[in-house]
Amino acid sequence: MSTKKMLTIQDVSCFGQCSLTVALPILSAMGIETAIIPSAVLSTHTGGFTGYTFRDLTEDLPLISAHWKKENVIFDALYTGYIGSKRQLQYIKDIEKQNTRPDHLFIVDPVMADNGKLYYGFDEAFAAEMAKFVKGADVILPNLTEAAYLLKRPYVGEGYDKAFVEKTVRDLSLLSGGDVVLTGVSFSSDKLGVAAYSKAKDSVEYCFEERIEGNFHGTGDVYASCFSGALLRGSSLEQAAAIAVEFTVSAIKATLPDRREHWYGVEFEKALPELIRRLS
Ligand code: PXL
Repeated sequence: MSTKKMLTIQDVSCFGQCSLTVALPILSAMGIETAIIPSAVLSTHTGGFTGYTFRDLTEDLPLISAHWKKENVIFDALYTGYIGSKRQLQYIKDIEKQNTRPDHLFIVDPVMADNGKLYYGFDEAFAAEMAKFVKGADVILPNLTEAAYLLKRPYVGEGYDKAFVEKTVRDLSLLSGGDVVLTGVSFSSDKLGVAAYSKAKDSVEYCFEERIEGNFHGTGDVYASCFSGALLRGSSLEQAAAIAVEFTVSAIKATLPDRREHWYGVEFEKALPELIRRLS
């Protein structure tokens, strides 16, 4: 069987360990042939640096897609992360039609917000477009803040219960039409993880690991990349959700000794050998 091909569209944050600089190495290590379209090029990510550059690549998207169509470049899966502009969302729908197999996997990480707030550069209008964009996705991977924006509901960051989480994932599934992995879910101070909702089974499965105090930038991208790789390799939704939780926690733990100087991301490289061993 030939190697599965995934296209991932997200930004290049040249320094800072998020988006494509984590997706590419993780997916490659998982044995996925990975092609990229950078949605934008930034000198760093926007979470803690100031004065970063931002080059929007919106108009390159249709050109790359048209060239690939001529060259018969076709992908088994499309995974999207941080998107640089509203117009890109329409272009990506065109790419999905033009450059993927009919039975492709479409995974959307609706990157736009965390901890109750939109990231710098995003607004309510983008969130409304993202809520339309997720329709047709096989799996979406919002955190609790992104879920609130997608559903146009107030953000609830703590004190929620299982009934709240299970209504949220079911409502998100009604919006997207597919499966949902809600990240950053916690019912107790010592555990943190995800709720994976399978539409076919109408069931919610939780994957928790020990909570490590602090905010770790880029872990959403580490999680979504590992999840996408595992799903494309043939893991079930629940298995992929669990593999990605374990990998993300290993990456966070590997960073702890260097936390002060490595505040901008996690040292996921140190967790890759264990991931590869687990997959083989
Ligand atoms: O990790 C999400 C992300 C991706 N890309 C850029 C970001 C962020 C989050 O802040 O700033 C540029």
